Amino acid sequence: MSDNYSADQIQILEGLEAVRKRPGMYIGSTSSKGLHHLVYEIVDNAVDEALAGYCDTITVTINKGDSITVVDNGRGIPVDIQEKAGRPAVEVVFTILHAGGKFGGGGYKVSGGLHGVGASVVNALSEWLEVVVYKDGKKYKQRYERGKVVQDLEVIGKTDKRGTKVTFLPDKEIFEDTVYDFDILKERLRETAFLTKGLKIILIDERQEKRVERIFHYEGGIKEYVEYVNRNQDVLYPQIIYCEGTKDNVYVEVAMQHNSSYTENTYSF
Ligand code: 1YM
Repeated sequence: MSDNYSADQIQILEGLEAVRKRPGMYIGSTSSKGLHHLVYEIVDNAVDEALAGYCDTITVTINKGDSITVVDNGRGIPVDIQEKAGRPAVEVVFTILHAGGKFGGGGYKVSGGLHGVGASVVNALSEWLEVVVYKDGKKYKQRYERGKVVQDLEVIGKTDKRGTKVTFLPDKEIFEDTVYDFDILKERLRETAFLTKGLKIILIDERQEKRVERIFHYEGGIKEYVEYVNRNQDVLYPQIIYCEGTKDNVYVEVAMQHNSSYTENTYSF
């Protein structure tokens, strides 16, 4: 199947009321874990764009007031009218619950996410969410509140950039606590960067006087991950053992290195 977008390939299933009624079914829980999961869902869509070869930088910002902004420099979510819904594709992505992804679930070698499926879940569980698409010289914007469109998609200016920016505020009616933990996001985003070689992920915390910024960028992928895991260990040899291969259409990549400790750690993704 072609890796180009065709609006008709989006599968339409149901509305977002289901998500607000049973958030746990979609994000696991409404505790801190679920709160952080919202960020991963949006980041995973940007990572998919990187895996497709169109994006090399993702920036995640924790804003004052604990809203989150995720920006990528990919193609920008499509803004053309999706035939079945008669609405812009970007609106469909954020307002309609999807199953199986843009291409009915197939077509990806590796993915951390559900191919755009999570965007509407994040929208449903946010007090408000704004998406800005930079595409074909134009800057488009749409705003939603608790999953509902409150502003139609509009052109708000010109741009020479490409990409997608999503900002959302998790809903206090849904989550027990809406304060983000920098270290939880840091660990997860570092891991995501290791698993997507060449992708640069920047994490910024704007909540205090002194802005904090961390950059994760690993050209060595999981090989570098093993180096990182063994950074404080007494390693038995310098070279990382590495292999990759595909069988029955399943791609597997393995990296390992022994150290002098007794415990074995195996991480799989
Ligand atoms: C900050 C979050 O969502 N980026 C993003 C999402 C998409 C695309 C690009 C995209 C995909 C395709 C074609 C394609 C998505 N598009 C869709 C859908 N970043 C973020 N960047 N053009 C652009 O898959 O063919 C869902 S996600 F369904 F509209 F194609």
